[in-house]
Amino acid sequence: MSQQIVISGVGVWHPQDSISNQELVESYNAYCDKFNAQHSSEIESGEVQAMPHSSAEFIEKASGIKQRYIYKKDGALDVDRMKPLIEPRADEVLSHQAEFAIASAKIAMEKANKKADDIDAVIVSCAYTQRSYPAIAIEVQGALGIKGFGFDMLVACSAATFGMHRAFEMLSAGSAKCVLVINPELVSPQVNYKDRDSHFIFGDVSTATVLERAETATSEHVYDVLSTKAVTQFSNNIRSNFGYLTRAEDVDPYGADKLFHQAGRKVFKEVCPMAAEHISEHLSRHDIEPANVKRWWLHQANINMNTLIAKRLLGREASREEAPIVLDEFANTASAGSVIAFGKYHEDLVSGDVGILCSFGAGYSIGSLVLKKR
Ligand code: CO8
Repeated sequence: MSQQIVISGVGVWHPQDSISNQELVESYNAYCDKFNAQHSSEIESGEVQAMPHSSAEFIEKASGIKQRYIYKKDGALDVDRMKPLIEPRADEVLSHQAEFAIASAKIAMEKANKKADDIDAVIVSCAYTQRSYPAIAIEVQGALGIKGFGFDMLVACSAATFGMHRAFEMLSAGSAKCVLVINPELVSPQVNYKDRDSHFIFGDVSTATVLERAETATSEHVYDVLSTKAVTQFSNNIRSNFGYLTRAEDVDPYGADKLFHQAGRKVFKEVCPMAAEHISEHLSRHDIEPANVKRWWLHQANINMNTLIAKRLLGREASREEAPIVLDEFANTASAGSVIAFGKYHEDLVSGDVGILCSFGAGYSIGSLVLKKR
């Protein structure tokens, strides 16, 4: 019996609402002006620092981001609120994040030619889950009518690749026969829209993949997973302190340090060489030269990072066809970026073509899969 594990379907779903850089900057700058006017005397005496304006030109140049999708636009641009307005739901109603997850799961299942009965494990893997328990994966499993088991896992930027790694191992071990890995990156509630350094970075999206053994795969575009590789190294340079302990700590549970924050420049400098080395080692395991990689489905945090990493590996700039960019439309979508790139740009490859799917970021964490089209 063949033990080859494959990806047989991928789904990408995004909400309808979007925010352009211009809209985002207008709202942020209006918030700034209001803050500065309200604190004019403290600013004059030096007790409080004036908030500087943001700029749409800076955002596009520094990151490559032009817009982002957002689950609920209402509230996020309101200078008196500066966070999305999401209505609470009763326990009996499907949760926001499960709804998000299901939208992409259905697409991936359809692409993979799978019904609920064919699947026996669900992994929801993302940067945040909206509650601790019951697991979002189990709610999704129940709503889709999937038997077997499900669990959630959190690995920030590498949640999607690490989730696929777990699926690969479960399938190799025989503890599951078909695994649905979902990345419902509903991150906008954790974005600090009052922070100039990070207000532009993130967007909401959900991605999903179906992994199974080659012998059961029937879809049109099937990719052998040649191997997986993961590495983590602790860093405080990307952090969110939001968590259940804040209730007992007598601190503001929604303070700035509880939301996403980072030392972006340090991240850029430290993660790029780590990611390039990781990819190079992973490819060399299969005696594959970077020049022979047909497609680079890279993490989508910053266009300049991707350019640099591809240049280190190829010795020249990669074309958009070789290393697709989706962050101009989607922004950074935490762990989902490389899966969006894969979802949108994999059907044109031909049998025998090799590609690498790689995430990098918070943790630090780097995860990759070397894929070969069947
Ligand atoms: N508008 C205008 N000017 C600005 C702005 C702004 N919005 N922001 C900063 N500036 C100014 C700065 O003040 C600075 O001015 P000066 O030179 O006078 O000091 C100048 O612009 C340059 O600032 P930076 O050096 O900070 O700018 P960079 O060129 O480094 O660009 C980036 C900033 C875009 C953040 C860049 O550093 C970057 O992308 N770094 C990599 C970050 C990264 O990959 N992070 C990983 C993110 S984590 C993740 O992917 C998942 C986490 C979990 C999900 C969380 C969801 C909420």
